[in-house]
Amino acid sequence: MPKDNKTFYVSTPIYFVNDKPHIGHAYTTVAADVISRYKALLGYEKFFLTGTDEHGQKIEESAKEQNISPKDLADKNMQNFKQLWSNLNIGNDAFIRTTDAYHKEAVLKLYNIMKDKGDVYLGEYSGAYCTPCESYWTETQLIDENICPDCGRVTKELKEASYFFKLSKYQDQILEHIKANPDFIKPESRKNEIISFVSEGLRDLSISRVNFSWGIKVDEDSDHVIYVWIDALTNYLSALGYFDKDSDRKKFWPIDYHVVGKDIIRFHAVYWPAMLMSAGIELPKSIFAHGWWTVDGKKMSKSMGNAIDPNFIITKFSADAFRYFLMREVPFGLDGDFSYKALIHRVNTDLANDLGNLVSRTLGLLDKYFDRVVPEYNTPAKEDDELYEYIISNIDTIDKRLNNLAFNKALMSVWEIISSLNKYIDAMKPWNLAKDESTHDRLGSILYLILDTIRLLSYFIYPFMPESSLKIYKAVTGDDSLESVTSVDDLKRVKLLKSGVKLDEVKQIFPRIDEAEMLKEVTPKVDKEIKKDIIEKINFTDFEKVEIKAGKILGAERVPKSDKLLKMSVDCGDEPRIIVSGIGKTFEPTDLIGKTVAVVTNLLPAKLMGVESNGMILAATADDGKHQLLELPDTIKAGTKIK
Ligand code: ME8
Repeated sequence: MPKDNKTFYVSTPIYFVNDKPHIGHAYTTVAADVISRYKALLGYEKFFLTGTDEHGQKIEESAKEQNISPKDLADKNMQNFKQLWSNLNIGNDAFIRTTDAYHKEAVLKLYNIMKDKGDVYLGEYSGAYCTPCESYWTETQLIDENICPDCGRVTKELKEASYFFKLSKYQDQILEHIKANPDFIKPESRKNEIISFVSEGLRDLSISRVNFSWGIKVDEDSDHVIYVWIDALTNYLSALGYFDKDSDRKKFWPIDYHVVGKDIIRFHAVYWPAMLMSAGIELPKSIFAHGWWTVDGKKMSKSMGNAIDPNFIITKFSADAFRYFLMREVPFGLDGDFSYKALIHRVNTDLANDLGNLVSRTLGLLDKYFDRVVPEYNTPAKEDDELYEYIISNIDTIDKRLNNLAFNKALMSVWEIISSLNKYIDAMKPWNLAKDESTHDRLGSILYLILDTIRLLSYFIYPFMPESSLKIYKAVTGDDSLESVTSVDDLKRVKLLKSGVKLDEVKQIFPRIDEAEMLKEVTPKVDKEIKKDIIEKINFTDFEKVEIKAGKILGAERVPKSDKLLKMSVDCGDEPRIIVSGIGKTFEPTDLIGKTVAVVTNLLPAKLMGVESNGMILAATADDGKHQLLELPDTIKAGTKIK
């Protein structure tokens, strides 16, 4: 049944409760909030869903480490998400938890529908399993035979009974659907990635686990827990009461947008559609995978200790400033980098200088020349018509950009209007008109036009910065809430501002931030967090890239004109190689000959004082600056790998 085109449904992923919310989680949720607020503004009945993913082995293990039950862990940690969404002014309509009874029922219902369709069978899984990712991997997917392609950890061989979903059966249908529905996967780069993943061939999906118990048990076989992703993906239906006869939320399906990070596109664009196809349920209209945030150029992670708490950012700046930054800084779909410097820059330039200044200079003029009473628009001029036309012609572009989740482009268009208004004020020179009583009406019309346009802009600012938008709207109209509209065309209606209204005095809406002061306040926090673990964690694959071997020093001499450098000939199992090392203040060349030491053998050659070095001898430096070699006993032959 085609859904009522005045409903709108958007979701975020449901977040795992074993992690604290960070900028990445905030990003997805703000993006979903922006589009949902925009649709609500246009009179859509909207349903915005977020929540927490609370089952699975990872949660079971985290709980065990903390000596509490998995449910207690979930109860505790899901509050962090709820609290952040409240601090960020997120207007979600429901918050689903996968431990909710109605969700569990829906998962079993969907599972049984797929089973009754003949798409679920009991088999045996044998192969590589990554416990942290709770995923099985095929030989071709593994890196270096046993490394998980997602997290880089070593997988283990498992052989166990498992229920399988006939994913392979849906391969062609999925490809056809992607090709026939250009908006199904966005952006284009992700679509191509999924097309090639599916085209390479889909294998049936293992959808139950027997090696832990924290999850939804398969009805007729309680040794099996339903795979956490089958459980989690179903949330998008269970929150609607999709399988309940009487639920009136069913009207929201099919969903308009699943907003997800690029890390989980495969689950949403392949597994989920196949499950829905099996159950005969209409597919989502669009899945949008956004990019990845780093912090100061580094991957965010618990082990790095650099996952900045978004609540801290909100207290130092404001929810609106943070929301604006996230949406403006990076094109939705591409990767981005968070830094306090960039955030401060956005606040000072876009918010304080451009928007804030436009509002405050206009209200300042109104205060000075009209005692804060909104004037009449009674002396039209060609420049005004041109400006209005320009603004109106941009509204469809902004609308289209918002509907395509091109948030930063939508904001760029809004800011172009702001800048045209600032230019209009400069060109009209209201302060000159004020000098002459005969141009008083014209001055009033100019101020009216600016106030009226700011009123209009409040609508487009609202989805991004709801609190500030309402402040601005009130500042220029005197009203507490945006007058309701039902279409984009309504937003093109201008000169709606009521004349004669006495406006309140308004404090600066976006105060400038003193960059140096703010950086002082926030940087110690970043430093402290990063210092916990300054070295970036690497996975096993990264480590394996470094070849370390036992090397026997055959000869050594000083590098001319250097008191530090020694040139050595070292046998690392192949041809003796020349290695230059800065240990000459600790050792005489003769001390070294005959020693077997640890050598990094696959470094690119480097020239030191004109001598090419082909490797690095490992040594530790004591507090007094003396070097200690990592010596090996004679029983270790030159060329032996060190692992
Ligand atoms: O994957 N940059 O949950 P999760 C941008 N429970 N976004 C980021 C990010 C980053 N550095 N890090 C995380 C799960 N995200 C599953 C989802 S849905 C049926 C089940 C965001 O807690 C991004 O939206 O690991 C990503 O997809 C999501 O957090 C993953 O959250």
